[in-house]
Amino acid sequence: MTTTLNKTETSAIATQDPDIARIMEAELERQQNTLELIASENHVSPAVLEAAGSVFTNKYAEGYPGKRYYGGCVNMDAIESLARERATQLFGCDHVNVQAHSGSQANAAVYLAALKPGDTILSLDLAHGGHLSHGLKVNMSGLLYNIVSYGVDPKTEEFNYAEIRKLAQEHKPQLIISGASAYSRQIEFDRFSEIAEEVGAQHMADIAHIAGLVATGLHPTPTPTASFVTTTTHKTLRGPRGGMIMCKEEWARKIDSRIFPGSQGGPLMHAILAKAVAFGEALKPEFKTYQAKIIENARALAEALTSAGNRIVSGGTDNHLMLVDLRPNYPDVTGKDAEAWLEQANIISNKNMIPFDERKPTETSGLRLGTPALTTRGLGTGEMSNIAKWIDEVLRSQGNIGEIERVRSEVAEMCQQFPIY
Ligand code: DSN
Repeated sequence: MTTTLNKTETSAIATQDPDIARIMEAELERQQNTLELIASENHVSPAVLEAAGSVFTNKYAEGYPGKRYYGGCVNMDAIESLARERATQLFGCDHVNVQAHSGSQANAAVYLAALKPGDTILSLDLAHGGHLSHGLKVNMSGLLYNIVSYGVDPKTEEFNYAEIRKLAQEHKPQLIISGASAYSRQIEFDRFSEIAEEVGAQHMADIAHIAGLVATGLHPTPTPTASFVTTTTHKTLRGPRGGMIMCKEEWARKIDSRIFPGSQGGPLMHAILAKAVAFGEALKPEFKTYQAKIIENARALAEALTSAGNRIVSGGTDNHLMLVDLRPNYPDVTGKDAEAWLEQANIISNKNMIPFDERKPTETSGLRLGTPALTTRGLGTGEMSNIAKWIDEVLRSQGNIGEIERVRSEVAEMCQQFPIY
């Protein structure tokens, strides 16, 4: 049985459920006909898609390879072992757990392993590019633990490691989290590990956004020094939606037990199969070329936007994403407006707080843009210049319908030239 990229004319769904088939077809068309600039999204390979839609979805496999609570797990054991071997090779870690359903689940399992309720976590403020699972008040992290936040430096908009050290010495956290969802500069993971060691804390690096860059050596890796490294598998890593935890050997048993039975039941074996396929792809030399192009495209996009008068937070990017400060060029345009107008032009992005933003999280003064998905479909630096020009034209026009229509037709031409499947 093969997956058909949701092309419904040949699918079982088309035959039995036309309502669903229509929506699937519409989504395939939407992805084909829009430029995806959401920094955390990607288009997976046909092989990953096939794995995610395979018969592995039928199986319960609570436990771990060789120690399951159900019969019939021979192929589950084979695939989970292979996923672990490939992940270990890719990231050079001691131990890996590939069962986490998501990045947030991976983070939660680390907290359950390393902390007691009421312990202190030092992590990046969500409003400065952090993640909700790193301590948002209404997330389990914020509900169960005492959260102390660090931000970026007001001048450089980059991490100030001396300040982070000061906060760590003052608050004596049990866990220090590095990693971000909207930070465009290299993260010095070894400095976070040093600070953690100085104050007797564990260091958890959440590399969800930059996992592909880390796996290919294009961003420094935290695995030699951090106690825990968590990630999602679907962003720059270009695998299926899911999570994963890497850790030092001494934490291996505890981490595994905090995933199952600590916080999850049966693993999603079709997702683990698809993770194994994606890790296999990431181990190939061409994956490094692809990751290098993601960075090259991000730089080209940031430079073209800057040439059009825009301000990029921190002055540029070292990775796959950037935050555009909308205020200098388009003072009355919020991130919310920008996201909506660009979507009408088939350019997909997301509003985002910029550091020290005076607007609300539902409005924002920033727009987050990333290049993993565009790079996957073959776009290069020439296309980045065009995309920067279109973004600028739509925003300067204040969402003028005629201008949006014109850009939309140019976007359509580009999308036709670069099919996603
Ligand atoms: N929601 C993801 C992002 O867009 O960055 C983080 O999990």
